[in-house]
Amino acid sequence: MTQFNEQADVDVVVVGTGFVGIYATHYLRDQLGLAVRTFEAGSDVGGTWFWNRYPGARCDIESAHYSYSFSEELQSEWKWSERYAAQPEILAYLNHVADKFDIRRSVQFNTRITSMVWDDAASVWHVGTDAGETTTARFIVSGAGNLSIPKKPEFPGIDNFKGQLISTHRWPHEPVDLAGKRVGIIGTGASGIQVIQTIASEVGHLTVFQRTPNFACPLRNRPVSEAEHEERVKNYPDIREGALHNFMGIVSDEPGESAKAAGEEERKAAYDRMYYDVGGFHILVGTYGDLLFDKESNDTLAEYLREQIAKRVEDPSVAAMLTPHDHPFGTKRAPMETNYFEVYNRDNVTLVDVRANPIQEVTEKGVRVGDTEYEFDVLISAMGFNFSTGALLEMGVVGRNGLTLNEKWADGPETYLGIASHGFPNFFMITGPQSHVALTNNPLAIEDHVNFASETIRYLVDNDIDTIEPTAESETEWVETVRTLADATLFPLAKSFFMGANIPGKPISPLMYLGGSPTYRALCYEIAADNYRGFALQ
Ligand code: N01
Repeated sequence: MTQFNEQADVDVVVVGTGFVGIYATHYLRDQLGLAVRTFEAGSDVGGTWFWNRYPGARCDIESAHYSYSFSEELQSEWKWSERYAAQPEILAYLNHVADKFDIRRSVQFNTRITSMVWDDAASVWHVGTDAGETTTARFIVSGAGNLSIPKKPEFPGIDNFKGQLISTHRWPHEPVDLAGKRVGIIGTGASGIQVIQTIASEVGHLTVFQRTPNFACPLRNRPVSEAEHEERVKNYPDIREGALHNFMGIVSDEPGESAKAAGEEERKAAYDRMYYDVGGFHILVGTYGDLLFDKESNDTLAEYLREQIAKRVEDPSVAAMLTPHDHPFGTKRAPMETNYFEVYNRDNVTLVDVRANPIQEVTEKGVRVGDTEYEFDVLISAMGFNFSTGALLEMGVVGRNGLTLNEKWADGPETYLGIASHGFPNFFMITGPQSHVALTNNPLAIEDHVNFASETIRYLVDNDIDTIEPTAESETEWVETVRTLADATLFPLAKSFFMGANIPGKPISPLMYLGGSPTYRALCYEIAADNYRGFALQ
């Protein structure tokens, strides 16, 4: 392994060993021959899939797509057992990848990065860890995670609770015995819904605290047969090619142009097919192209989904509580479910609306809402994450002239292409804020960014260039582009983590590029080919 900057301990520090860190470590170390040190806060690889091991955790993007495409050998040797893989299988897959490419020898586990300070004189980053060590590196490639910093259940009295308090994002490694227990859960996003539908039949009583009802859609999971697997392996080149041309990075039907322009019968048939047969996000990407852009069109699907809830939930007053009216479909990330709504037909499940009456406090015994105290043995927090910016802002990043990333982003993130920020040279934020990741099949978006970052580093090395960072002008333009694109959609109509609205005090601004991944990817290639237009290289 060569190391080309004598002033630094290593060429690149990689943050994390989720999908990003594993691939980045492999690419930079094995393809480019650079000296790489990777830091991981957990005790092993896996990132999101290492931490989020709650009951029912599963990916709602098909396993054919939710996997790396960079190695043909890897994709043909790995057999997914289900159409949508569960957490243990995805974790096993990431372990397999780490073994195959001998990733662990470059990783320092159980180590959290606490500071990253740019040294202008030496053109290196000083990376400090909670182990008290400092490493210098010329480049940072961060895969710290978009959904790794949780929203904490900061209710008054939370520390007084005498039962077991568990957060979905740090579910214990040892089994949690919920059988016959009184369990409460706060949050009905993708995580909460997966937990609820999984544990309802096991617990003694389940109380669900719901603030915003969600447009959950059926997943339609099933096993992958041997024949299907073989077919998939044979067709992988086409599958990957198809995903690269899809807005969301999966393969779906070619959508019709406009839902509102379609006849009622045709529309119902399209929605029925996706809801009852196909499942997953196909109801969004494979029906009509204007669902996220035109409120009237969106209403047709929202109304359809409301009708399905009414059909599936027996008690009309409970069905009404579960029915969303305050945001267009898809503008809060739609959870995917399996018999979720039927859970509320069970005698041992109670739904509590905490929109009108918020949770007042957590007591020794449970949760108080209004005059009612709900008593629990176990209380589960599934309250979401500080999406996109959270982890980057917790790493103590200090750029040129002592400017911290937190100061720079005080009014919302400012990036170019969602991968770099002016004043923070040689720092690649893989799938960072204002990139295409939020609405793209993540491994594909991650490969886009790791490829871009690695090839950029290769270019700098080959051309003896010390630093790269976006110009202030290109960054301002990108932030404006992201905002303009978001304003052309329905996303600003919802209070969602996509807009930063789920964390009190977080600036409201679009955290995702909404031009679609094919456009985004083409733009990145074009910019790189045009001598990194919009970046300053020195
Ligand atoms: O988090 P969320 P999540 N009082 O933010 C509620 C990925 N993921 O972990 O909507 C009461 O969606 C909050 O209510 P409201 C995926 O990208 C993927 O479930 O803010 N309730 C909401 O109901 C997903 O989108 C998979 O009004 C409070 C919930 O907590 C992302 O992770 C599986 C509250 C948080 O929902 C995040 O999903 C799971 C309060 N004070 C997750 N504060 C896959 O399948 C918050 N809530 C790949």
